[in-house]
Amino acid sequence: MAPPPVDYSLYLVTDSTPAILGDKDLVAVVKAAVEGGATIVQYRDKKSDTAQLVHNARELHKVTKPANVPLLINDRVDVALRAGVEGVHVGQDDMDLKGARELLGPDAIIGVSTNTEEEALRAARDGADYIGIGTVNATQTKDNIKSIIDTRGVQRILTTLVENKLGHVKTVCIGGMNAANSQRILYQSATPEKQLDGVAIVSAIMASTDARAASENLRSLIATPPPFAPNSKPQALTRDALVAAVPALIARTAAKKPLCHNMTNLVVQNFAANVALAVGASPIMSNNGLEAPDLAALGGSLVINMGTTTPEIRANHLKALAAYNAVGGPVVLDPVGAGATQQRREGVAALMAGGYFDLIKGNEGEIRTVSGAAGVKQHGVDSGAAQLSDAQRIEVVKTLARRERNVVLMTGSTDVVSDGKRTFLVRNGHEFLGEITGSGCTLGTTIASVLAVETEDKLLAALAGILLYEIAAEKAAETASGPGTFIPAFIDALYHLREASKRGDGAWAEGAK
Ligand code: 3NM
Ligand code: MG
Repeated sequence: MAPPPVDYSLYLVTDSTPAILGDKDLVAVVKAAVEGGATIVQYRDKKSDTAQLVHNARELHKVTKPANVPLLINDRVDVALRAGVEGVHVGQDDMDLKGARELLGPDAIIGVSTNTEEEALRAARDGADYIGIGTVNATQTKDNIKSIIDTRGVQRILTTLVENKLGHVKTVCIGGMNAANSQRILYQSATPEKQLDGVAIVSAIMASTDARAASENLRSLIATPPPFAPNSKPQALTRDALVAAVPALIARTAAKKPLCHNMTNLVVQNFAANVALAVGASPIMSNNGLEAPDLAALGGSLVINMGTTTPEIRANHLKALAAYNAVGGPVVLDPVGAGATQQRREGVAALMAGGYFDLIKGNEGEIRTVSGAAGVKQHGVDSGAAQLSDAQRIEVVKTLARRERNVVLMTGSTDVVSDGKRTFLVRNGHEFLGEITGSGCTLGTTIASVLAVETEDKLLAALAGILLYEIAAEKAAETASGPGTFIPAFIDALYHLREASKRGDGAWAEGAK
């Protein structure tokens, strides 16, 4: 008879070092974690001698076995055999999988640590029951970390397994996983074909003062999608359906007057606040991350604009990002000048590792930098000349949106916007937008205002914001004599289109190109 299926969802890896276990009792902590919902346990102890390892394994087994929770031993096949536990976990430098299988037999659970697609493929082909994928986030718990792979590295490994018909092999991720990031990492690493089966955790349980409560909390988080995930699958969207839906959505935005929280640069504070008002939102320009939880509770959206960046500002951005993610409040990233300096490249990396952005908007250089293209040179924050063809721009945008599981907008004379499945090109706008400061930043504000109201179909929200913004620019340019008079005319035009939408006059949206 085949052994019962293993539940990998909350995988506890123990640690007996004082830095993590403190003066707590190992067996008591594991017992509490199992009571709280840990579904599988790995005894990992790099210091104790063999007799102590066997003794501890037996004591742990007395706790796990009655709960039907499998117990695995890290690295030491001999200890697993002697203690009679359910299996082992081996690293790349430990006994090879085939050797472990020969000794332990076909029913033992054997897992392998993997950091790359090659390692994952080899382990899966050699018959691993599961692979541990890491290191996902920076962590103090392990000293010989190979490389931090983020959700994108996990996603690449899942994709490779499916492409090689090894999608049945179970997977957990490891490294810095905790209650604040597990939902996001499970969500963002998933592909349409395969998602992680669980999360492997050391310190978030072993170092906690209440392992039972920590495990209960983690278990319930892992079982539910993150607050920012849409509840339904996106609908097909034709141009006609879009044009019909946009004015109603703008009217809904104005009726709700959502809070639009902008953490933005020194240059555009005032202009962005006026644009938010003109589209019917309620702006707050706060760069203080400490008040973000209170603001996030008000049900609005957040724009994180990197236009002015310092390490202190970045810390505030990360606090606010976490606060909005925790309640599912939409967050727009505007990676201004992302490729221009080392500080900005690091800033983008830290923000992307620190939370979920419902939408990322930027010009070609910025979006290419976010997507990881090497050697993108930006001269300051301006877009510069387009280097990619439309087909290439579409590919970059779609790929990034699929990777991040969000909406990506690449601005330009043709805007490309995609959620990875549905992609639109928008050719509205006016050259005066390129002659004033803050036009890119305030497009972010406009989209965020609509996203605060339409959290289900985020691509539709983005398109509504883009069309409102760019058709208003066309109307303003009809009366403006140059960039100076364009600015007030543009605020007026946004206001008039919003008011027309409230009256049910959606004719303006037929100007969509
Ligand atoms: N293996 P924490 S990272 C044991 O990348 C282990 O293979 C890793 O500890 C790998 O949950 C790691 O405290 C430590 O970050 C994970
Ligand atoms: Mg090892």
